[in-house]
Amino acid sequence: MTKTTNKKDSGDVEHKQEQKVDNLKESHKRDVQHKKLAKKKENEQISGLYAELSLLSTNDVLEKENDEGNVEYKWKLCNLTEERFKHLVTQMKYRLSEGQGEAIYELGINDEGIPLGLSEEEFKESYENVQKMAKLCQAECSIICEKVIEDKTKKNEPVKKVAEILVRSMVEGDYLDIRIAVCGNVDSGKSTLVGVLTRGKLDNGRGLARTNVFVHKHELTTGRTSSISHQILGFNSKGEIVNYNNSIGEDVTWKDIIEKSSKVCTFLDLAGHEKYLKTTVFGMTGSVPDYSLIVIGANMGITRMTKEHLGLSIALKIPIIIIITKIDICPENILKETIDNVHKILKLPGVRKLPYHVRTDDDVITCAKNIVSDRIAPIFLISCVTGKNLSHLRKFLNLLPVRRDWESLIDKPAEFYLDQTFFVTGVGTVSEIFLN
Ligand SMILES: Nc1nc2c(ncn2[C@@H]2O[C@H](COP(=O)(O)OP(=O)(O)OP(=O)(O)O)[C@@H](O)[C@H]2O)c(=O)[nH]1
Ligand SMILES: [Mg+2]
Repeated sequence: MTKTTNKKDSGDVEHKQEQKVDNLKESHKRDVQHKKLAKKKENEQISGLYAELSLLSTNDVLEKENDEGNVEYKWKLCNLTEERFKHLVTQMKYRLSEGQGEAIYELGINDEGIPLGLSEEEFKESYENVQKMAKLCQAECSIICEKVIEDKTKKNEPVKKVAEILVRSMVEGDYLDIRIAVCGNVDSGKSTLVGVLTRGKLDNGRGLARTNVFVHKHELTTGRTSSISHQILGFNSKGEIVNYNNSIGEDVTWKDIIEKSSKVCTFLDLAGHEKYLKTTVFGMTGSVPDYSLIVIGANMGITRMTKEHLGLSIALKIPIIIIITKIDICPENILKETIDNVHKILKLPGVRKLPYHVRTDDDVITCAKNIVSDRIAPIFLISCVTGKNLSHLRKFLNLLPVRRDWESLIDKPAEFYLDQTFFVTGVGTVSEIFLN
């Protein structure tokens, strides 16, 4: 009797164990399915984002031309009558006003966004006409991208090309102002990047470039930023940097930069150390930046402070640009890990940005055109010591669009932010105020 009960008991235990295993298998299966579904959803979201970005399509067919905004498609501008030319000038003025002094002309592309292309002669005449139109609008043009259209079915036909042209106003004493907050972990290379961009001289990896941007003496000795340093980078109407044009090798003054520039990027070099977080938060809120450069040391990766600064930018709805720096001293496997982690954090539900690795000039243009939508997060991999990929970053800064429509704010109530105060001997207290 005891034996039979024991047998029954062991049978029950076995049955229970089998059930447990089955349950475990079932829950594992559910987990896998759930993960697959989440991955599928994430992929759909990302591909949805890709579809929204006009230039990212593989066949290079653009979205249909928009009547609003600062982008104009023009297939051919040849044999223009006087009346048509006048109309084109008025249209350019409108596009320039839409971009607050900047417009982009897509030559060789029809209104539907199809790249029909132009022969060499047609392109020459069309570009000359754009230049003439720009002159009448007090603007200047520069070609930012040229491409040859390949049609494999027509082998013997002469090559056709399309081009992207930047038209920028050059009204004396007037310039486009873009404010960029530079944030990221302590020692990630923020001040160095600002120093290299604004002075045009590379760093030595031991703190040379940052000495140009420090405000206080103690920052020079510790190498640590503790305040908000303002530095400017000026571009003329042709898109050339005016900061470096000094034949004597001396630093160009702010007055010179402002006088020669059509567009000025003001960098707010913020502090990365946790103990200065309050100052950094003040910099990001009080200075009302248009964009946020999040600097990440390639070998350091994403840290708590990086997440704080990223979260702050997202909460303030400031479009972000990721800079992974110090790639010259980072082993390949660590760099890959950092890039993977950046991609992961950007795709998180609360962030939901499309990571876009900038490798070519085309990527630069795509990112610059789409950054205002705040859906894309360009990623630049740079070195301030070797200068690798800095040219892409400079080109991107030149093309960064103005985010704020100041004209529309004219009738709205004004807000003042007290940025800084100085005491000038013999003059008294001087304050820097930002009017929003
Ligand atoms: N090898 C190498 N070193 C770099 C690069 N960029 C910066 N550094 C070095 O990294 C160190 C830290 O740079 P900083 O510019 O002071 O860093 P930071 O982010 O401004 O630091 P905090 O202001 O304290 O938050 C300096 O010694 C720089 O020379 C780079 O691209 N390559
Ligand atoms: Mg610094």
